[in-house]
Amino acid sequence: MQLPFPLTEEPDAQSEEKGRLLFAGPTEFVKGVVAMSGLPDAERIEVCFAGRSNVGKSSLINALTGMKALARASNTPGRTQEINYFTAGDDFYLVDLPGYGYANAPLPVVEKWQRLLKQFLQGRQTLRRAFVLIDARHGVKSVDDEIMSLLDSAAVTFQAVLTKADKVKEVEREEILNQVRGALSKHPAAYPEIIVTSSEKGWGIPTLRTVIATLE
Ligand SMILES: Nc1nc2c(ncn2[C@@H]2O[C@H](COP(=O)(O)OP(=O)(O)OP(=O)(O)O)[C@@H](O)[C@H]2O)c(=O)[nH]1
Ligand SMILES: [Mg+2]
Repeated sequence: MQLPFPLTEEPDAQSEEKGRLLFAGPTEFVKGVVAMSGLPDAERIEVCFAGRSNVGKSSLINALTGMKALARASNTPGRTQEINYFTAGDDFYLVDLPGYGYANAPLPVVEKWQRLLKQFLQGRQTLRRAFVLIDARHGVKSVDDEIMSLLDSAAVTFQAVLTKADKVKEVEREEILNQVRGALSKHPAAYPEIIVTSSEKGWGIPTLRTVIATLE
């Protein structure tokens, strides 16, 4: 029996090259946005990276673009506090989002980001796909589930990306993957494949590049 939500297959050489090329050119930081009114003109396809605080969103953007300190990554959860826009090639924006589920900042501050995050996920016309990042050690938590429901209701296709795969043994990873599959099966907006990554080791990065480059 075919398991639901298989891993995205590694790309063939030709598609992989398309992914490589998209990220081979210079990536530019466009702006950090703190309110919907500050979003750049909707003139490019957008993909965003959402996930709990500290799951590895900024690190994944760094790994994709091969630029080490582009999207600030840090040990301090809650570091990304704005919606950060980066270019990829001539046609794409990569959008680094503030993490959700981080309680250890002043409540009004957290509430402000969370409101902005939700407005963005529900209301951005050019958002083609949301990557929802899940820590390979922890699986889908209830806050992830909430964001997935929000994406369902906004009809934004989202794809689960397992992060920090280097931190778990294969057996553990398979258990977590099955937990993730169970959670995804309740969400109509879930794209039917999962990508396993490690920004640290470069695992899954060419695959994710190709997935983005071949979005139509
Ligand atoms: N081992 C390992 N560590 C990682 C990986 N990706 C990220 N990290 C570490 O996890 C921590 C958080 O990474 P970030 O990329 O800042 O996480 P984030 O999701 O952007 O966090 P916020 O902006 O706070 O929401 C950093 O210490 C990273 O070095 C990975 O693939 N493997
Ligand atoms: Mg970040």
